[in-house]
Amino acid sequence: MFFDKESFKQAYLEKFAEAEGKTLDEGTSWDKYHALVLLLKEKVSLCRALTNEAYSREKEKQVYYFSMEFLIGKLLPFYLVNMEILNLVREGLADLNINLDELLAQESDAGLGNGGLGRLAACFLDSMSFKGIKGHGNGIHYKYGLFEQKIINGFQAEIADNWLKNGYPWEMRKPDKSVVVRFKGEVRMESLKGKLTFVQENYEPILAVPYDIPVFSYRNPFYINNLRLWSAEPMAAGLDLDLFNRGEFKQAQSYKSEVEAISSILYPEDSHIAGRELRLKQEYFFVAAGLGSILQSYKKGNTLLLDFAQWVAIHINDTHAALCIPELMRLLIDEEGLGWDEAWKITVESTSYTNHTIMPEALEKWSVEMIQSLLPRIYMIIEEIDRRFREEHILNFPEDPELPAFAGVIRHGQVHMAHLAIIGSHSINGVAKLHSRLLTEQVFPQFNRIYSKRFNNKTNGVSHRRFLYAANPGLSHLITEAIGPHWKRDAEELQKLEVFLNDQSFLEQLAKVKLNNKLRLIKHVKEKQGIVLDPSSLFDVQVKRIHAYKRQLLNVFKIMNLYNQLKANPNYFIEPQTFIFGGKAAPGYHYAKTLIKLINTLAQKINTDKDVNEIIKLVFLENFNVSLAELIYPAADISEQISTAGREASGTGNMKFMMNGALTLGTLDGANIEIREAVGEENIFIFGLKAEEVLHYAYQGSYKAWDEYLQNPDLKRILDQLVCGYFQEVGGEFITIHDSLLHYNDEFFVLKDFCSYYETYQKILNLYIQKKEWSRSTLVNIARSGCFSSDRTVSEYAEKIWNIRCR
Ligand code: 26V
Repeated sequence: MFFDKESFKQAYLEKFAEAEGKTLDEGTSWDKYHALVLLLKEKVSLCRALTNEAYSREKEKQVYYFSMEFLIGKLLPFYLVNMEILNLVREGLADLNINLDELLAQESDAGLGNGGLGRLAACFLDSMSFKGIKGHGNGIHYKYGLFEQKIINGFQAEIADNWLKNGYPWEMRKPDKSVVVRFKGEVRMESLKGKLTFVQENYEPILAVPYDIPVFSYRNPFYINNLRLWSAEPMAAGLDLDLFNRGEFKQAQSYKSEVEAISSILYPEDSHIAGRELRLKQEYFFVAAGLGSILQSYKKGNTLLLDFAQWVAIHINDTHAALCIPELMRLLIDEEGLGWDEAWKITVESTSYTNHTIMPEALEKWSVEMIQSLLPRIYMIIEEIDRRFREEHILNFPEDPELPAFAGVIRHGQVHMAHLAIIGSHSINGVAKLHSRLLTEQVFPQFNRIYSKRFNNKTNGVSHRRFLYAANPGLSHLITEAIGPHWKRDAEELQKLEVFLNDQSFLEQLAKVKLNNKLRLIKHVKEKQGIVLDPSSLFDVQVKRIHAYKRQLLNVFKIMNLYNQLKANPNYFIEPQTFIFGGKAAPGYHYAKTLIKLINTLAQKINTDKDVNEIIKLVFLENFNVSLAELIYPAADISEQISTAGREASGTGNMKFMMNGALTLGTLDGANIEIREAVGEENIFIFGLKAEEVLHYAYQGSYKAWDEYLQNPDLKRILDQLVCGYFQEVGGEFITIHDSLLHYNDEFFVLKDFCSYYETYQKILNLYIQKKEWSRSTLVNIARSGCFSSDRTVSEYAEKIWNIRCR
């Protein structure tokens, strides 16, 4: 890349002069950042040219990862670390009187995702590139990413995230690769030489223009993949010149805005389906654009269309991309002239589907009328898939006539996207063992009977290069000193750290790294929110989307109880503790927004109470995003993973905390179960109901939240405090929460799990004061986190789903 500092400086100065057309002194921080990105991109393009050559020399299967969300965060710091040129660049720039941190601050934190699902897609991009898989992302070039969160008077306020306002130098617009996507109109059938063909007429054409972002990984510039994000633009031909000529600019403008709306915003809900037409438009838009361009480039490669599945894998990241199935059928039948059976074989063999949630309100369904009017030809194909599925399975399962009705794609006027995805894919996976089991046993048992071989588990993973190596330089350095650098390539190597379990000096250094990371976070919190935190306190952290099933409320009740104990008993001794929350609530999710207000109200009360504020402190960190996450995980002692068992499909924050040496306080849910298997019961703190018990209560209807309230005086006091004027300045806001527990019988078993949660927390505090034992446990967590690298996950997808061997 660069041989030394001097050659970097020379290349940088040349690039700056060429790109910015001014002297360095005249340049703004943005100009300097811009020039640096252009320089790196140029280097990367050079490598890409070599890669493309390699592509054509040695033909390999390509994977296309279709996802509505890619939560990629900042690329510059990560790429500098991955190329191992961070220090060289920092020093070179310093020689030129430029502070690298100022440049890093210029880059937008690309928030093109809501949370776990979008971040997983971004981690997979890193690992696919690292593993030498030709794997590309296909998504939407949203004009506005996930909203920026401001806390005003304790409430969440949302501000549009105009991440492209200064431009985004990593991306390259490729107008010559545009694809036309067709909406609405009618389908005419005609017979051509005895063959029935389908012609869509009077449709509304929309131009999909791709923006490409290079993806490359650790010391591996030869495998440069592509994240292709599609932007919706009006077709020149579609812009009604008549309207312009007649002077009706307003109408012409409204056509333009309607088209551009498609790639304008990322929907900020991740918990329920609102069934909006614009969302359906987005789904078809990026699917049709992506598949259109894949087929175009496939056909250039002189490979038989019938061999498509041998060379191309289409992966659908949740049902948001399930329209890939009927769209690929449409392309193969209508555009390429294949018959149904040939097209279906290719479609099923090339497509695979990952499910990320079993929450019924998030399982996508679209009304028949909406699909029919927006995507008339696609609807015909879905109907035919449904008809054939029913026909085939009535014949195969005559003893169970209910089954096809239960399992069909179209039911009661709605199209069930998960059913479509299952019927049209050769592989269906969940994202942690428990989740995959629940999928087959509870959510889709009917499909498991028919296609049992298709269902499998692929436990999630995270990029250990981003969330450990790049995010935690102190720990990375310590690890590399101890076991050498190879762990960056092979996270399983972290196991070698276990030889230091009895090494007092190593354990002390580990504790020191944690302290420094706390100081780094404290500095940030002080600058951003003016709050001063105590570095010698235990950091107990819960950062993730705010959602009832994730039970931030349980954590709040723990803090309220501690506070109540401290107030009631001034001699009550506990270790100083800092409780940290962060996360966004969907703008329309009233309960979640009330929870944020509750956390902030409690924070205000505790932090201004002189009786306790030297011992406990509570802070809600504003605008949790990837960059903030990278400061938080390395500073945490306790990782709160406390969802109601059976509800969190996997979780990935749990893995990021673990690899940074935080101990998990969690339920037996999602990948917490696998974390427990990895670290052993003594290095994790598990509490609460198990998934089976939760299910049992649900079937029996035997849970009575009122009994918990009446039987536990601590809980009773806490619940009463929510509504009895204890938080004086607030007018009845928390009734919603109180009602969810007592009036609606506590759907997420907060009250039921409270005691065991609180007791387990006490056990953590006991371990925390035994500094050596605590550090050992921390080290076990780091050392055993290797299996949660997305390198492992992606290798499993490659070998078991995509049928690719990787390096
Ligand atoms: C659902 C919806 C439905 C309404 C429209 C907008 C929208 C956007 C996103 C979603 C996805 C919800 C599913 C999700 O994010 N699942 C999370 O996936 C993570 C990666 O597998 C996993 O670790 C989390 O446990 C799971 O909640």
